[in-house]
Amino acid sequence: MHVLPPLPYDYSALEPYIDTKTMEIHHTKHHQSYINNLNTIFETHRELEEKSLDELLISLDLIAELEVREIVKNNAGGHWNHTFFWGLLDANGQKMPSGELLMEIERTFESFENFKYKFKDVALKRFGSGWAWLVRDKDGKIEVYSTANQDCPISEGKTPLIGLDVWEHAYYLKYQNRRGEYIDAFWNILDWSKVN
Ligand code: MN3
Repeated sequence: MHVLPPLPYDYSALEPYIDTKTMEIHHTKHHQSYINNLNTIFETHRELEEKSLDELLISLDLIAELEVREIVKNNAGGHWNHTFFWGLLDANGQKMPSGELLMEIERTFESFENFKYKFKDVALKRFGSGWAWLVRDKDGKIEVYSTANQDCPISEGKTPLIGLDVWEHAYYLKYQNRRGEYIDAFWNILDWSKVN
């Protein structure tokens, strides 16, 4: 059985970039519901409960029943993605990557500004609900891409370095339809020391 991990900061800690109400609903309702759904499927599929979240997501193919696989993908993914996302945020964190990672970003995307531009582009183009990511792929290269719904990059053999929730529930109260402003605000609360 999984339980909702407490946030490492107050619901108001990311103001004004993400408002208190959004953080509270996002954590206690949305994130909690992925955990509840996962626990519910464990009741009828005990063999799944023995596996860690990572094991479930890395080997979704091992779940033969398609309906169950879909439930696990969405809800184990939802739990993983949100836990990862909360852990990246800090309004007083490091605002720039440094060292090896900065050099790698500059090599791959030409400049840090260009990386942010690319990330925003990918996040804006994700139609409907999903996530924007900076990941390290199987060959060790970094890349920016997005996933639909709660699909988690580890299911595709990629290791997330940064993830941004672009579901409307993540920003609608404050930004309404202005996803771009929410993406811009993200750079003020992403703590690069956590990414490093
Ligand atoms: Mn969310």
